[in-house]
Amino acid sequence: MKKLLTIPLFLLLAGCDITVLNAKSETGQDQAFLIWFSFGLMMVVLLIVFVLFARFVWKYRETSLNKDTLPKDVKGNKKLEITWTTLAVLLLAVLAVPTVAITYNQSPILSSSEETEQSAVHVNVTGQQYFWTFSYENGKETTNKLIIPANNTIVFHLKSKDVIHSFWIPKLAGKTDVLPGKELIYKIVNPEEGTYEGQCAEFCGVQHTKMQFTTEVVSIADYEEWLGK
Ligand SMILES: [Cu+2]
Repeated sequence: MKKLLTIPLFLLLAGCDITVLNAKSETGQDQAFLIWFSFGLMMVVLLIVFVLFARFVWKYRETSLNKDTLPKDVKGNKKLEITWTTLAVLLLAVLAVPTVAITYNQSPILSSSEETEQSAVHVNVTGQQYFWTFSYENGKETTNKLIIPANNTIVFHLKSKDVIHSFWIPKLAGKTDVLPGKELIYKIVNPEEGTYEGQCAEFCGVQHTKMQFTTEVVSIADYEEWLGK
C-alpha cells in the first residue's frame, strides 16, 4: 500500500520545475545538455540490456522438454568479449567529446583570451560565515545581492575569508567551491534578465542555511546606470 502511495507523489513531482534543467544562461544550458546527453546514452544502454535480459529469460526458461538436460558448459566467447569491450570504449568516447568540449569552453583559464577577458564583467565574490559580499569593478559593494548585466560574460573571482563555501545560482550555472587562501575563477556566459536565488552549497557552519543571496540580471544599460558609470 505504501508503495502505491508513491505513485501520486511522482505525478505531483512531474509538475516540478527542476531548476538546473531549466537554465537561464548559456553556461547552464550547456551543463543541462551534458546531463540530458549522458542520461540519453544511459537509457539506450538500459533499453538494450533489458530487452536482451527479457529475451534470454524467455528463451532459456525451463520447459517440459528441456528440464532434464544440462546446458553446455562454455568458456568465454572471444567475439562477445571483443564486442562489449569495444562498445563500452565507443560509448565513453562519444560521451567524452561534448564533455571535454564544454568543460574546456567553460573553463575561464583554458578558454580565456585577452579579448574576452577585457570585455567581460568582473565581480569579486567573498564568502564568509554567513553572508556574501560582491564587489564590482569601480569598488562598489553589495551584500547578499548580486547585480549583473544580461548577455555578457561574467567572470567571478571567488574568495573565502574563513572556511570552504560553495557559490551556487542553480538557474544560471553549477556550483563552484569558494576556498580560503586561494582565488578561484568561474564564469557565467549570457545570463537572461530576471531574478534568481543563490545559495551557499557547502555546509559551512550552524547558520549555513542563511547564506542565501539574490541575483538580479538586468540590461547592460541598467547595470551601468546602477554602477554609476
Ligand atoms: Cu557557506
